[in-house]
Amino acid sequence: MDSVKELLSMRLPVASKLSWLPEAASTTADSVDWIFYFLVWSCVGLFLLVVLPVAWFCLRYRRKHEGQKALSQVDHNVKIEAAWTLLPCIYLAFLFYWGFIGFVDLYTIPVEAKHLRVIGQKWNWTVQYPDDDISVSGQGAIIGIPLGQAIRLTLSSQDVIHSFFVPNFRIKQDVVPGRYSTLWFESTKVGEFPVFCTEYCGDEHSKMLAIIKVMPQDEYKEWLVKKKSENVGLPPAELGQKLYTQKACNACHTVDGTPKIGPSFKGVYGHMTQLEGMSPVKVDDGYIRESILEPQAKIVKGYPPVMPTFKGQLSESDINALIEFIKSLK
Ligand code: HEC
Ligand SMILES: [Cu+2]
Repeated sequence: MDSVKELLSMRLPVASKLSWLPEAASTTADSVDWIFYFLVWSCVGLFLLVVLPVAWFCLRYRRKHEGQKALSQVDHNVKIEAAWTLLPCIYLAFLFYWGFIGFVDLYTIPVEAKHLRVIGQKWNWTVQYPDDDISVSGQGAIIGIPLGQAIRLTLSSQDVIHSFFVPNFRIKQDVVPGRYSTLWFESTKVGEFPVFCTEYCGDEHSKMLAIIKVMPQDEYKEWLVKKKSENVGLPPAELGQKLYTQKACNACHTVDGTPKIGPSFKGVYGHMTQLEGMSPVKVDDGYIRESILEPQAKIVKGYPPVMPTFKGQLSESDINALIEFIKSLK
C-alpha cells in the first residue's frame, strides 16, 4: 500500500530542460521522441510561417480611410500555388515514411523475446512468467525484468477495458476483455519505471499501478529465486495477509473496520452478516470460500455486487490461507 502512495506522489523525471517527456529507457523510445519533437517544432514553425504574414498583411494592407478602393486584385500565382501544394506533400510523405518505419519497429517482435502474460483486473495488474513459474500482482507490484532482454507481453482483461502504459518505454496498449493484445519492449536502463492504467476502469483506477524494475542479469536471477521461495513455508495466516495485497483484495476491503467498496474484514469472522434479499448468515469458512469463488451468490446488504470471482486464480491452500487471515482479524 505504501508503494502505491509513493507512486501516486511521484512525478516522472524529464530528460532535460528542453524536453517534457519522461526519461527514455527502451530501444524504441528515441525514435518515438524524435518524431514527436519533430512534429511539435515543425508545427510551431509552420504556425508562425502562416500567422505572422497574415498579421503583417492585415496591418500593411488594411483600409486606411472611408471609401478607399483596392488598386489591383491578384487572382492567382501559379508558382506560389505549386509550391504550397508540393512542399506540404513532400513534408507529409516524409512524415508518413518516418512514422511507418517507427510503427513497424514498435510492432515487430524480436523472435528471441521472453514471453510474459499480463492480466488487467479491477484494480491491479497480474504478470505471469510462463518460463519461470512465478507471477506478481497487487497494487504497486514489482515486475522484475532483465536488462537488455526483449520482452513480449500478451495482455488480456478479467473484466473491463484497461490500458497498459509505461511512459519511460513509450509503449501503451488497450487491454480488452475477450481478446489478446501484444506489446514488446527492450529496456536500455537499469531502474524502476511506473506502469499506469490509462483507460478509466472504476473507483480505484488511479491506483492501478505497478513498477517495472529493470535489473542486470545476475540480479534478476537472484530476484527470481527469491520470488519463487517467497510464499513457501509461511504460516497460513501470514500467507493470507500477503495474498490480501498480492491479489488486491485491499483495493476493495480494509482490515481496520472502515468500509471501502466492500465491507471491512475486521471482526467479520464468526459474526452474522446481513444479506440482500436473504436471511442473515454466519461468516464461517464455507461462507468466505463461497464469497471468494462465487461472489454473486450472496450479496452483503448495502454493497454493490461488484466483487470479481477469484475462481482459478487461487489455489486451495491460498483460499485456506485467506480464511485464516480473515479469522485472525478480531
Ligand atoms: C472489486 C472490489 C473487490 C475485490 C477486489 C474483492 N472484493 Fe470481496 N467484496 C466486494 C464487495 C463489494 C463485497 C460485498 C458485496 C458482495 O457480497 O458481493 C465483497 C464481499 C466479500 C466477502 C463477504 C464479507 C462479508 O462481510 O460478508 C468476503 C469474505 C470477501 N469479499 C473476500 C474477498 C477476498 C478474500 C478478496 C481478494 C482475494 C476480495 N474479496 C476481493 C468487493 C471486492
Ligand atoms: Cu484499469
